[in-house]
Amino acid sequence: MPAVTEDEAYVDPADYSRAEVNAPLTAEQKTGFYREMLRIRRFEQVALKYYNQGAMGGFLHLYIGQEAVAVGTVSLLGKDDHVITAYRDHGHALAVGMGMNECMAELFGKATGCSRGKGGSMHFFAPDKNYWGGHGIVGGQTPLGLGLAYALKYKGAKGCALCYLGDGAVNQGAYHESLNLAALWKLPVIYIIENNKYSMGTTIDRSSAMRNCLAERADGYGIVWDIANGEDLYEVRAKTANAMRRAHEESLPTVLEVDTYRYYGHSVADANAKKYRSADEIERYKNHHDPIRLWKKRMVEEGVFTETDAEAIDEEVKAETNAAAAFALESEAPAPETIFEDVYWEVDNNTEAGSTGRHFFGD
Ligand SMILES: Cc1ncc(C[n+]2csc(CCOP(=O)(O)OP(=O)(O)O)c2C)c(N)n1
Ligand SMILES: [Mg+2]
Repeated sequence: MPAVTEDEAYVDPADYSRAEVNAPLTAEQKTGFYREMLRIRRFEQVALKYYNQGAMGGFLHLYIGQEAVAVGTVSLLGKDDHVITAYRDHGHALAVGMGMNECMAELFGKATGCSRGKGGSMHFFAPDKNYWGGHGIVGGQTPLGLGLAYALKYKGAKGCALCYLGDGAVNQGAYHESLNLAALWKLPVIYIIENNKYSMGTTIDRSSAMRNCLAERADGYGIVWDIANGEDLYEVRAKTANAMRRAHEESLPTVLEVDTYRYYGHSVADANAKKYRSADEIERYKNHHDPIRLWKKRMVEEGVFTETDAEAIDEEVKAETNAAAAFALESEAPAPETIFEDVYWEVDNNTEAGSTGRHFFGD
């Protein structure tokens, strides 16, 4: 199976700005992508600061370095497209349009959080934005993403499910069972492998037999696959658009591997973050492959905005982030008597669809 069709591969790989999906972008949209990536980064930097001060507990998996993946892919979504991801979920949440306040408050375990303070960092959810979380079991979201795509096809909606997973998760059985059914039933699911080179402290060399290309395994299921450079938002959008067209027009799955990197440890509890990789490696990515810096440089070169404009955007984003932290600090913790509420949607929303287990099919 070819990775991509000839039609899709025509774009000069050095310049995806001219791809069909990017050429019509307005200056406002391009500036918006810059702002969205920066919002993710500043949000997490502030979260880390408060975590280190002891203002929140639990896990905190930072997405910093990977921002162009969430912003680039999500920027293409329409009303019938859905998103589901793993525990490194803050970037996708902000990209789909969740508010900083509800996200920050969730990290602080406050009742004003998106999951009423009971989910924490790994469990951001926004069903009204087609955002289905936030999952802690590695690979656990992959059959759920398949289910979203199944529901879309069953209902006759022209949508798709973007299901993100890591380079470690590709070795989980659930993912392979999902690929098999995705191909067999021709489901509009797009598996986006965010290859940040590490699963906790384990390099791909030590976890994957076929380490040079994780997406290529899709060949075993007859699924079209592709690879994108995650430091180039234009390329991420161009490759994702191809996959979405395949999902929308032909109801076919795609595996898209996106090359990316995380600057921080696996989570804030990763005391070895600089032991299983060198400080030089991290610096190299920060200095030469940072998606936000590269996008800013490109925008300045294109004349979309100036360095001064970029600084002004950063100031606005910092103010928004600090306001979100203040909101989270001032918010109340969930009342003890609410401990059993909002834990299972089925219990709190005892609908006909819920009692028969047909949430996505019954209405
Ligand atoms: C089934 C399962 N096994 C192990 C873990 C512990 N664990 C949490 S994250 C992780 C690494 C996953 O790495 P990857 O898929 O590359 O995602 P990344 O953290 O890089 O985003 C592991 C082993 C888990 N949560 N679930
Ligand atoms: Mg990884």
